[in-house]
Amino acid sequence: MCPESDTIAAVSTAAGAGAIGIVRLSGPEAVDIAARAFIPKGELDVTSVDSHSFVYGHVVEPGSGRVIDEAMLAVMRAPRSYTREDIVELHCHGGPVALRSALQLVVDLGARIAEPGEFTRRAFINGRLDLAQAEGVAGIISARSTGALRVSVRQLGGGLSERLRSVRSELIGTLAVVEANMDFSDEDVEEVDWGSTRQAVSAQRERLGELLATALLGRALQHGVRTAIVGRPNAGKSSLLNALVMRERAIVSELPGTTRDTVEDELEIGGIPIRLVDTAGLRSDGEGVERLGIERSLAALEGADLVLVVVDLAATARDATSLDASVAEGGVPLEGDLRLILGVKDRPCIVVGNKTDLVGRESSAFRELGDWIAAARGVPADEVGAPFCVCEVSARTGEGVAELRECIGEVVSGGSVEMEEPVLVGERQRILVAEAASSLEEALLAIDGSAGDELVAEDLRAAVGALGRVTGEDLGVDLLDEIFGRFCLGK
Ligand SMILES: Nc1nc2c(ncn2[C@@H]2O[C@H](COP(=O)(O)OP(=O)(O)OP(=O)(O)O)[C@@H](O)[C@H]2O)c(=O)[nH]1
Ligand SMILES: [Mg+2]
Repeated sequence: MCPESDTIAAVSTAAGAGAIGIVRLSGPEAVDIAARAFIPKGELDVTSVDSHSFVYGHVVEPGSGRVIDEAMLAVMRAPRSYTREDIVELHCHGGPVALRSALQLVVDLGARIAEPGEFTRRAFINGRLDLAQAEGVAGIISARSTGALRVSVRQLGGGLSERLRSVRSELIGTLAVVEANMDFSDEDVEEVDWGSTRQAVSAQRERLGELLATALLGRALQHGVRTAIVGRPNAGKSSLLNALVMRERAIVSELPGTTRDTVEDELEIGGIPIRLVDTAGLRSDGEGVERLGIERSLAALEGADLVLVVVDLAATARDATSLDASVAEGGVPLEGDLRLILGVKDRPCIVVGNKTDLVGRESSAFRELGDWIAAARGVPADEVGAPFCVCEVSARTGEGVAELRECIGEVVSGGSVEMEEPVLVGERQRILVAEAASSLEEALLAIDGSAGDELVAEDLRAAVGALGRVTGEDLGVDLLDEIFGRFCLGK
């Protein structure tokens, strides 16, 4: 890929009015164009301004001498710039008209309006960033939570790229041995030691597996975790929403059926954005508006990444079919609640026993609910399937709410994933790493079945190729268009 020959320009700050707005130029003509559009105060010559310095002056139309704005000019000369080309920034006042006029002026003087993401694309083409790092830049810009920001900043710093390159270079080493054996099999080359080759491939497969396990967290960081709060009418779902977001977001009343429509709010737990969706109480005999609400809450359940099932412990006690008794008898406690809990089959689920202030915390059977559900699902407790846990709270007094938060954080982050480690963010990365991992599995099968070096080499090459596409060592132009097209203008 050769360096670009034209000079691009864009307004690099957000649309709308602001204190400062920046018109940015990048390319071989950047300094010359700026020198014609900007008159510095004093005797300075813009073309000989030191790199990384800031100059005060005015943006002026050369023909008419009309002053467009008062501004500061910053010059960053190649290669010490974001794109590794000459970059000039005009820091104008942040009004949309002033910025549009300044941009029009530099375009009239020979710059071309940049495509979305074109500055970062140049940074990639000129070798300043690899593709995963460029995606880190996009992630920083779009981050909606402190966790998303942290992961993206690490990605820009090269954490993920480093990990992927290390796996890739190990695999290239292994591939080289296998290929040497293929090419020179009739000459005096040592036979492949399949035992150690297998071990090497399997070790890299494991490292990719660890990365893949972070994809859920990556998705959560990017899009937020959609969390549905469901349960029977009056269980305290809206009270729980309010307790979690620490404000009176949803209406609470002692009347069953208070919440008719879904109510949403967002909070952050451990740096992960959590989108809470409070729903109408689920019961089968709802009429009219309430029935509609219930249909909506069933839909919220469908689209949820995590489900909180709220159970009213006081009602349990009142019904005198206390969990202790019914669990002891092997009966089915709280028919409705359990049907609901068991209905959330394929998704992480937290059962929240509410109103501990009314019943005390002695209902130990509640804590055994997890085991009971495992038994009902017909699996051992540690294999319930989707992550699953049980919490006791009082939405009224706030008791246990902090623990519930922790529990949500743990379920969402997979418990052990450290955000300081590289995290796969975005479908493109996840699909490619999964592709590489499955090629390595094929390679292991080929080795185990003594399928021959040709087949093993082919699988290893496929894995190396897929990993190369994550960082951009191995890419087509179409893919670049797609990736950088997703950036905002001026980045
Ligand atoms: N004592 C006590 N009362 C609670 C607690 N949580 C909720 N309540 C009360 O239970 C009643 C129902 O609470 P809501 O939060 O409206 O219940 P809901 O599940 O949203 O009810 P619907 O929207 O009707 O389905 C209200 O009177 C609350 O004050 C709690 O932890 N302790
Ligand atoms: Mg409600």
